[in-house]
Amino acid sequence: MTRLSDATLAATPAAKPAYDRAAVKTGVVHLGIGAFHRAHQAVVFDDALASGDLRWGVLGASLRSPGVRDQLNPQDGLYTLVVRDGADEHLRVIGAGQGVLVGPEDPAALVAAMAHPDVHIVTLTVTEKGYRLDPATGDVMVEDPEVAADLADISAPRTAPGFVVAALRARKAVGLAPFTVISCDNLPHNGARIRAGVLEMAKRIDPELADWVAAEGAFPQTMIDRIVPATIPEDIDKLAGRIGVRDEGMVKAEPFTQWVIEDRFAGPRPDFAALGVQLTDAVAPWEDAKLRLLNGAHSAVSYLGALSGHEHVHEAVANPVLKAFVEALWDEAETTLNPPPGLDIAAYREELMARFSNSALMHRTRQIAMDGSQKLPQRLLAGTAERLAAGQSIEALALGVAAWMKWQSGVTETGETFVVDDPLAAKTAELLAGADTDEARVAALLTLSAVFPPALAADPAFVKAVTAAYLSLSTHGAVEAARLVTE
Ligand code: CS2
Repeated sequence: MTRLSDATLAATPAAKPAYDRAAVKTGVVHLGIGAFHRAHQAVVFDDALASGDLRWGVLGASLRSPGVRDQLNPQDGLYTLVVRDGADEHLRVIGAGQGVLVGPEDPAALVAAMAHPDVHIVTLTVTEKGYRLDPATGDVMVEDPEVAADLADISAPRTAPGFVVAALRARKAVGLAPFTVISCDNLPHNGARIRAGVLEMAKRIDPELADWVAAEGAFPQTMIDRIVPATIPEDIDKLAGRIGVRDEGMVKAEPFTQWVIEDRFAGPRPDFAALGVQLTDAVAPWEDAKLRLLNGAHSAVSYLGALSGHEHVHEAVANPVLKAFVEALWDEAETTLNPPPGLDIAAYREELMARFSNSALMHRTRQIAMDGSQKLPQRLLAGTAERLAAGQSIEALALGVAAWMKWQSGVTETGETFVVDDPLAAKTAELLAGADTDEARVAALLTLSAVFPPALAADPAFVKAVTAAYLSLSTHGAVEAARLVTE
């Protein structure tokens, strides 16, 4: 079947770019062009283009495999955003994409593209682990072989911070201003973290470069939110049936979308406020609310749900016990928040539950379960530590943490084995193999200082609560353990 492209665009019944694509300049380079970027930031840049500001085309880059390049380049960068809400489906072709480069195939070409004078913004969605920062301390992992390779030869970078450093160095060399770096991953203080990582790498390569980036660069903090489950082959087949051409680059998402950006830029930017993006001086309260309520519940209910055979999030929250557990988790997490003006926590919780219940998304609990070692600190552990410091109970949070620990064993409650998809999987497997009781398993996993801050791991109230939760999971299974927490 013919592919979606500029030539076949007229055939699709979807909403289409209503601007002259040929006149668009590349003002943005995006590192890590997965589904989330295509359903979130790219839509905002597409709106900017549609408003008549043609500076904001997006060159995508994959830092690992050519998969997305092979989806999008044969389609002239076009793809369909399928917004699903229950039985409703809205189709829109996004035209902001200016093609995709594959970093490992030609790192110098990507650095040159980032150093182009028209580029003013570099956005990133490289997942938590892509920053090469220690999740607990936030320091660049200089012992990581790819970071070490970048430090030894920055002319052919391999890591996301390495590409940013190399491109900023190239811009400085020709007298260009730095671009603004916007991390769009669910990391706490994402802007400050990538800034620290980039400065640390730059300092080791050229201290003057580090000083220049520190003085002239901008790394605004952001909170980004939209549920974008991975596309599956059936989604592509179904869309082809509807639009008459094949779109290998399609993405599916919920209607909700939110982007809060710290108002700090190194140069030009689209009129974000006019495009529905919230600009503020204080992103942290938005970020904490989102990470601890949405993502905290997502992770906890995914481990409990996946262990007990709930394949999708909407199925997990359709189970009244797991739904009540999510509410109990929120009761605990919300006391640690300092809600930003304009955020009504009760209404937000209600909206989140409705979003989790969207049955058209088919969001797999196993997708969310991935990379838990990178997610736990900001989603569950930060709030836990604050509640313990305030002398408050942590039963629901502890069950979320214990469910992550159970997941590391690679076997569900029905005995199905699976491969733990986590950068620390080999380490957790080794720790578990050396322990022969549940108490010892918990104690072993708590020694992972990249996940558990040592002070928390040594807190007897924390150890006690997580151990009790883990034992409850072993004895009763995930759903009953959740019920006991909500009693
Ligand atoms: C999810 C997030 O996969 C996950 O870990 O919790 O991707 C979540 O869907 C987004 O952060 C929603 O904005």
